[in-house]
Amino acid sequence: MRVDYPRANLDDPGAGLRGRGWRVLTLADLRTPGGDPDPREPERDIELHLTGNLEQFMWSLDGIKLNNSRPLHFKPNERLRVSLVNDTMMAHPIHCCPRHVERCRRPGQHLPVREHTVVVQPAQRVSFRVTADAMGRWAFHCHLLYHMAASMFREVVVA
Ligand SMILES: [Cu+2]
Repeated sequence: MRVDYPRANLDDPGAGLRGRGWRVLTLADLRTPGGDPDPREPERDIELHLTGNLEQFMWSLDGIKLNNSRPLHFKPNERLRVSLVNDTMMAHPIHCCPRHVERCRRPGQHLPVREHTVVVQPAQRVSFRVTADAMGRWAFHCHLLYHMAASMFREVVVA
Protein backbone atom coordinates (compact mmCIF):
# COMPACT_ATOMS: atom_id res chain seq x y z
CA MET A 1 0.00 0.00 0.00
CA ARG A 2 1.36 3.44 -0.96
CA VAL A 3 -0.04 6.89 -0.27
CA ASP A 4 -0.26 8.77 -3.57
CA TYR A 5 -0.86 12.24 -2.16
CA PRO A 6 0.43 12.49 1.39
CA ARG A 7 -0.46 15.66 3.27
CA ALA A 8 2.33 17.79 4.75
CA ASN A 9 0.40 20.28 6.87
CA LEU A 10 1.20 20.63 10.57
CA ASP A 11 -1.91 22.63 11.48
CA ASP A 12 -4.41 19.78 11.58
CA PRO A 13 -5.87 19.54 15.11
CA GLY A 14 -6.77 15.89 14.52
CA ALA A 15 -9.90 13.79 14.29
CA GLY A 16 -12.72 15.04 16.51
CA LEU A 17 -11.19 18.49 16.96
CA ARG A 18 -11.58 19.87 13.44
CA GLY A 19 -14.14 22.60 12.79
CA ARG A 20 -15.41 22.74 16.39
CA GLY A 21 -14.98 26.48 16.81
CA TRP A 22 -12.29 26.39 19.48
CA ARG A 23 -8.60 26.99 19.04
CA VAL A 24 -6.39 23.90 19.23
CA LEU A 25 -2.62 24.10 19.70
CA THR A 26 -0.89 22.31 16.81
CA LEU A 27 2.71 21.84 15.69
CA ALA A 28 2.26 24.83 13.36
CA ASP A 29 2.08 27.07 16.44
CA LEU A 30 5.41 25.98 17.91
CA ARG A 31 8.81 27.64 17.54
CA THR A 32 12.24 26.56 18.74
CA PRO A 33 13.67 29.17 21.15
CA GLY A 34 16.82 30.62 19.64
CA GLY A 35 15.99 29.37 16.15
CA ASP A 36 17.68 26.65 14.15
CA PRO A 37 20.71 25.25 16.03
CA ASP A 38 22.36 24.42 12.67
CA PRO A 39 21.20 26.83 9.94
CA ARG A 40 23.10 25.07 7.13
CA GLU A 41 21.01 23.87 4.21
CA PRO A 42 20.87 20.08 4.05
CA GLU A 43 23.49 18.59 1.74
CA ARG A 44 21.42 15.49 1.09
CA ASP A 45 17.81 14.30 1.09
CA ILE A 46 16.70 10.87 2.23
CA GLU A 47 13.13 9.61 1.89
CA LEU A 48 11.83 6.65 3.83
CA HIS A 49 8.36 5.12 3.72
CA LEU A 50 6.76 3.83 6.91
CA THR A 51 5.26 0.57 5.77
CA GLY A 52 3.29 -2.27 7.22
CA ASN A 53 0.30 -4.50 7.28
CA LEU A 54 -1.96 -4.10 10.28
CA GLU A 55 -3.74 -7.44 9.84
CA GLN A 56 -0.51 -9.41 9.63
CA PHE A 57 1.20 -7.22 12.21
CA MET A 58 4.18 -6.49 9.96
CA TRP A 59 5.99 -3.15 10.29
CA SER A 60 9.01 -1.92 8.37
CA LEU A 61 10.79 0.95 6.65
CA ASP A 62 10.51 0.87 2.85
CA GLY A 63 8.99 -2.61 3.15
CA ILE A 64 12.35 -4.14 4.14
CA LYS A 65 12.77 -6.50 7.05
CA LEU A 66 15.46 -5.32 9.47
CA ASN A 67 17.62 -8.43 8.90
CA ASN A 68 17.63 -7.71 5.15
CA SER A 69 18.23 -3.97 5.45
CA ARG A 70 21.45 -2.05 4.97
CA PRO A 71 22.45 0.76 7.32
CA LEU A 72 21.98 4.36 6.30
CA HIS A 73 25.36 6.09 6.10
CA PHE A 74 25.79 9.66 7.26
CA LYS A 75 29.06 11.56 6.92
CA PRO A 76 30.46 13.15 10.08
CA ASN A 77 28.87 16.56 10.67
CA GLU A 78 26.73 16.17 7.53
CA ARG A 79 23.45 18.10 7.50
CA LEU A 80 20.62 15.99 6.08
CA ARG A 81 16.93 16.31 5.43
CA VAL A 82 14.99 13.12 6.11
CA SER A 83 11.44 12.83 4.81
CA LEU A 84 9.08 10.20 6.13
CA VAL A 85 5.97 9.14 4.25
CA ASN A 86 3.49 7.17 6.31
CA ASP A 87 1.87 4.55 4.07
CA THR A 88 0.13 2.84 6.99
CA MET A 89 -3.15 3.40 8.80
CA MET A 90 -1.44 4.16 12.14
CA ALA A 91 0.54 7.06 13.57
CA HIS A 92 4.20 6.25 14.23
CA PRO A 93 6.45 8.13 16.69
CA ILE A 94 9.83 8.03 14.97
CA HIS A 95 13.03 8.59 16.89
CA CYS A 96 16.52 9.17 15.51
CA CYS A 97 18.48 8.09 18.57
CA PRO A 98 20.64 9.72 19.97
CA ARG A 99 19.86 13.11 18.37
CA HIS A 100 17.13 15.68 18.46
CA VAL A 101 15.89 16.63 15.00
CA GLU A 102 14.48 19.86 13.59
CA ARG A 103 11.14 19.37 11.92
CA CYS A 104 10.60 21.44 8.76
CA ARG A 105 7.29 23.27 8.42
CA ARG A 106 7.27 23.13 4.65
CA PRO A 107 10.03 22.22 2.18
CA GLY A 108 12.48 25.10 2.18
CA GLN A 109 11.08 26.88 5.22
CA HIS A 110 13.44 27.74 8.03
CA LEU A 111 11.25 27.68 11.10
CA PRO A 112 12.09 24.37 12.73
CA VAL A 113 10.44 22.69 15.64
CA ARG A 114 13.06 20.76 17.60
CA GLU A 115 11.84 17.33 18.61
CA HIS A 116 13.06 14.16 20.21
CA THR A 117 10.41 12.01 18.54
CA VAL A 118 8.52 12.93 15.37
CA VAL A 119 4.97 11.66 15.16
CA VAL A 120 3.94 10.88 11.59
CA GLN A 121 0.18 10.61 11.11
CA PRO A 122 -1.37 8.21 8.56
CA ALA A 123 -1.00 9.47 4.97
CA GLN A 124 1.27 12.27 6.15
CA ARG A 125 4.67 13.33 4.84
CA VAL A 126 6.99 14.85 7.42
CA SER A 127 10.47 16.25 6.90
CA PHE A 128 13.11 17.00 9.48
CA ARG A 129 16.70 18.10 9.41
CA VAL A 130 19.41 16.41 11.40
CA THR A 131 23.14 16.95 11.90
CA ALA A 132 25.34 13.86 12.08
CA ASP A 133 27.30 15.21 15.04
CA ALA A 134 27.82 11.95 16.93
CA MET A 135 30.12 9.32 15.51
CA GLY A 136 29.16 5.67 15.53
CA ARG A 137 25.92 3.74 15.28
CA TRP A 138 22.51 5.32 15.66
CA ALA A 139 19.12 3.69 15.99
CA PHE A 140 16.43 5.06 13.70
CA HIS A 141 13.14 3.53 14.73
CA CYS A 142 9.50 3.71 15.66
CA HIS A 143 9.12 4.25 19.38
CA LEU A 144 6.25 1.76 19.66
CA LEU A 145 8.24 -1.18 20.93
CA TYR A 146 6.20 -3.80 19.10
CA HIS A 147 6.69 -1.90 15.80
CA MET A 148 10.41 -1.51 16.38
CA ALA A 149 10.76 -5.21 17.19
CA ALA A 150 8.81 -6.05 14.02
CA SER A 151 11.39 -4.26 11.80
CA MET A 152 10.34 -0.60 11.79
CA PHE A 153 14.00 0.03 12.55
CA ARG A 154 17.08 1.00 10.59
CA GLU A 155 20.65 1.33 11.69
CA VAL A 156 22.41 4.62 10.90
CA VAL A 157 26.19 4.66 10.72
CA VAL A 158 28.03 7.94 11.10
CA ALA A 159 31.61 7.39 9.94
CU1 LIG B 1 5.16 2.48 14.63
